[in-house]
Amino acid sequence: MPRKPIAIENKLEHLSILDEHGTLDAKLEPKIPDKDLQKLYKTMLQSRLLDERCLHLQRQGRIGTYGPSKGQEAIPLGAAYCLTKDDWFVPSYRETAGFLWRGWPMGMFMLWWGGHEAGSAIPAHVNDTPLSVPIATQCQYGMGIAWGCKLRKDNTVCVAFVGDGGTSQGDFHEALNFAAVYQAPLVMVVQNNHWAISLPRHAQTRSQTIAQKAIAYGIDGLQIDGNDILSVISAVREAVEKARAGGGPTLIEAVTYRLAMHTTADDPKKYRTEEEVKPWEARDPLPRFANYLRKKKLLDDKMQALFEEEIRKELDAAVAYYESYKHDPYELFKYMYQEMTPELRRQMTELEQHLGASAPKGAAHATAH
Ligand SMILES: Cc1ncc(C[n+]2csc(CCOP(=O)(O)OP(=O)(O)O)c2C)c(N)n1
Ligand SMILES: [Mg+2]
Repeated sequence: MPRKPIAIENKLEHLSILDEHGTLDAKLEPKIPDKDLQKLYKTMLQSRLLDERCLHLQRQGRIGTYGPSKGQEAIPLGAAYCLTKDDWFVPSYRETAGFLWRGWPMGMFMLWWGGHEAGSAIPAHVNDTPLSVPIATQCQYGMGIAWGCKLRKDNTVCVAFVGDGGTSQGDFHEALNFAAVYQAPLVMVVQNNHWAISLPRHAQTRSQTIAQKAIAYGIDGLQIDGNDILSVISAVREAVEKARAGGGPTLIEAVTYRLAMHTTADDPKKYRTEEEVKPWEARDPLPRFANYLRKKKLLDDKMQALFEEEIRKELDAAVAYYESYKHDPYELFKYMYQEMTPELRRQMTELEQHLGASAPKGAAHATAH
C-alpha cells in the first residue's frame, strides 16, 4: 500500500485585534463595558508600578530575589477578567496583574517575594493557587483542579499559566493529554516571552509554534498577540465559555516578551542584544491599551495622574504592611501538611531549642493555617 497523507482535523490561527500602533480591527473588538476597560487599565498600571517598587525594594535589600513581569501584564489580566471568583486561577510567577484583578493584596504579594509563607495565604474570596516557581508543576494542579470542576459539576473552569520554557517539561504534556482525554474544563495559557532565563524560544522546541502542540492532544490551539489585552480577553473568553459548556480544554499561546531581567539575580545583557529588545518596547501592552482608551475618550491626562497618585498611596501602605509583618519563624514547618509529620515536629523542636525562649513558641501553632 502506498503512503498517503492523513487528514488531521484542525485549525490553527493567530489572533491580533489592536496592533502595536493602536489600530483596531473593529470587527473583532470584544464587548467590554467602559467601566471595566478603565478598571482593567488601572490594574495594568498598578501591576507595572508594583513591579517597579519591588525592583527598588530588592535593590535596597528590603525584599528577596524578584522576578519582574514587565511587558507581560495583558495576559494574566485579560485572562483573569474572563473568570468568575469561583473559577480557578492557577499561576506560575509572572501573573502579577492577574493577582491584582483577583483581589490579592499587594502587601501579601510582597510577603511572598520577601520569603514569608504568609505570601501564599490566598484570600478566601477567590479560588486561586499560590505562585509556583518549580517550573510547570502548576500544569498538573490546573489539570487536576479542572477535572475536579467537571466531577463536581459546579460549572466552574480552570485557567492555568506556564512559560515557553515550561512547555518542555513532562508536566505540561501530561496535563494537556489528561485534560484532553477527560475533556476537563482547562484553559492552558502559555506565556511565550521568548526566553527561559538565557535559553531562547527557538532552542526550546523545534515546533514552529507552541499553539500547534494542541493538535497532538486533539484539542483546540490558538496563538494570540499577548501584548494586546483585547486579543487575550477575546481568546480566553471563548475558551472559557467552551470549557464551561463541556467542550473541553484549549491551549492558548500568548506571544509576548520579557522586557526586564529574568529575576534580579540575572543580567540579560549577557545573552541578548539591545536591538532585540527595542522593537518589543514599542509593543508594550500598557501604552497600547492607553492609546485605545484615549481614542475612546475613556482616559485623559488628568485620569492618568489620578490613577498614579492613588496607586502610589496604596503601594506605600503595602510596603508599610510588608515591613511591619511579624515573622513567625515556625511558619515554614506548618504549611505543607494538615498535621505535621514526626520529622517536621522534631525539626521544629530543634529550632525552638536553638532560638531559645525569646522566639514565639512553635508548638502552639502546630496545625496548618
Ligand atoms: C523544575 C524546575 N527546573 C528548573 C528551574 C529553574 N528555572 C527557574 S525559571 C526557569 C526558566 C523558565 O522559563 P519559562 O518557562 O519560559 O518562564 P519565564 O521565566 O520566561 O516566565 C528555570 C529553568 C525551576 N524553577 N524548576
Ligand atoms: Mg519564558
